[in-house]
Amino acid sequence: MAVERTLSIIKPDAVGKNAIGGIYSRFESVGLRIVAARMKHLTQKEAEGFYAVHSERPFFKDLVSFMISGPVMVSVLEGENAVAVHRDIMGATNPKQAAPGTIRADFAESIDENAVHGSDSLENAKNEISYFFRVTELCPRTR
Ligand code: DGI
Repeated sequence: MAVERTLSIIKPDAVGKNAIGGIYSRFESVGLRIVAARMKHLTQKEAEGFYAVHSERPFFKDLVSFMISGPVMVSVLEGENAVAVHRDIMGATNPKQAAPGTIRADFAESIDENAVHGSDSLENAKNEISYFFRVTELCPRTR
C-alpha cells in the first residue's frame, strides 16, 4: 500500500466543543501522522472556494455559513492508504448513519454540523492540500 497524504478539517462545531485533541487522538491511534496544521477562521470566499463543487446544492449557503461560524483546524495527515483510512474513521456524512466509534458518531450532532472534513480521493486530496498549504509548509517526519 502506498503512503498518501490527505486533508483534514476539524470543523467549527468540533473546535467549539474543545474536541481538537480528542479528534487528533483518533488520527494518531490509526497511524495517521499530522505533517502540517493550522488554525484558521475561514473567510466566506475561502469557504465558498473550498466547497465550490457543491455551489449549486440547496445546502450550500448553510454549509458556507457554518464553515465560517468559528475557527477550524486544517491539517495534512500522512500514512499508508491515508485517504481511505481517514474516511473510514470519520464515518458517514450524516452522523445518524455513522458507524459506532467513528468520529462523526461520537462528536457530531447533524448532517449540517458534522465535525470533520476529509478528502474523498487522492486527486482531491492533492488539490485540497494545496488550497491551504504551500509545499514548504509540509513537515515529513524524519524520526
Ligand atoms: O465528504 P463529506 O463531508 O462526507 O460529504 P460531501 O462532500 O458530500 O458534502 C460536504 C458537506 O456538505 C457535508 O460534510 C455536509 C454537507 N452536506 C452534504 N450533503 C448534505 C449536506 N448538508 C445538508 N444539509 N444536506 C445534505 O444532503
